[in-house]
Amino acid sequence: KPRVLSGIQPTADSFHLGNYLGAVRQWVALQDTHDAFYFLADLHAITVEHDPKLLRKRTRVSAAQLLALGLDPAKATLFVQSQVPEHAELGWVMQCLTGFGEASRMTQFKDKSAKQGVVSVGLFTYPVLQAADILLYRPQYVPVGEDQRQHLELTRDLALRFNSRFGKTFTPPEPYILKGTAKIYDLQDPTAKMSKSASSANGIIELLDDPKVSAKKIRSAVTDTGREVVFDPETKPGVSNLLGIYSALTDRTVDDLQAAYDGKGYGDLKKDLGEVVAEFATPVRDRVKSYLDDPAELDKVLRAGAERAREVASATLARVYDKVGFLA
Ligand code: AQP
Repeated sequence: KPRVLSGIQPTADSFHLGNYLGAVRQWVALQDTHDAFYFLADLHAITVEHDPKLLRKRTRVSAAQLLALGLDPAKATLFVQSQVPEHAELGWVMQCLTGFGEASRMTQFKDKSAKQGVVSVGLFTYPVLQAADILLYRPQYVPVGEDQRQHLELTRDLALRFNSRFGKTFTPPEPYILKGTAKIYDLQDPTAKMSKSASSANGIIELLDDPKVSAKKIRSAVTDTGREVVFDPETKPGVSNLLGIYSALTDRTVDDLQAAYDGKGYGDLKKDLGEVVAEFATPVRDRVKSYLDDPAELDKVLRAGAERAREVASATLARVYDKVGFLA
């Protein structure tokens, strides 16, 4: 089976619809056909100021959400990044291969650092650690949202650079980015991606929000001039985003939805989408609650995942250490 790997940061009390539709949904689908590794990126979570208690809580909530969304630890290896020390170790080697200018060109760093009071070196080298996260498992594909494309490009460059300096070790992984859900937009600013660190919580649909709150956010989503429900991201980014989310959650095509809303207005579309989101999120919330009722069991699943992940990670790291000239 071809291998896939991806990660998500435990930096919020809930995943948002962008995380789910852009990434996690593909993770669940791929676990049946691929040798899948998925992790909670807690090392990345401390690149910005954080509360230790909250991080621990969010790591468990994130794991519970992945399980509630359909990730099956019998099929996929689910683990916490900090429980596999090889991530940080390969991260160092990758830092020593990365040019300062090269790292400076990462647009996500520019965006994120602009929002921070104090900018850590860890935030700067984040994409380099991410390259190590990926290369440790030598996956063929990395299922992510569009915002990760540039980081994937860096990962590929570092893989090739390592090979040319030290001999063939890595195959550059391919991004696995689905058209249609690669970028879900903020409800209040439909030209920006839906993001945990958005300026307004009203722009984000959180999976664990009360469905009534989500429905209200959808009702007050920024829509466009005109009245027709038409998919046209250029001139109608707000409506197009709602149609994209609707289509993804119901598996109805955008064309089908356009036809169904012909002659109706934005209000109808928003009301129905509120119901679609509630129908999707309600059972997920219930399952998350029941996983969180037994944190000891959750921790056990994650520990077992980390053990499996280490088998692969330690073999790769041993090869890398040998190639760069460290003593065995
Ligand atoms: N809006 C989005 N549309 C599609 N995919 C998205 N992803 C994130 N936002 C969208 C994908 O979710 C996965 C996990 O990403 P992450 O843990 O790096 O989350 P993030 O980037 O921290 O999420 P945010 O909300 O964007 O947080 P901030 O504001 O902190 O940057 C990734 O595969 C990502 O592509």
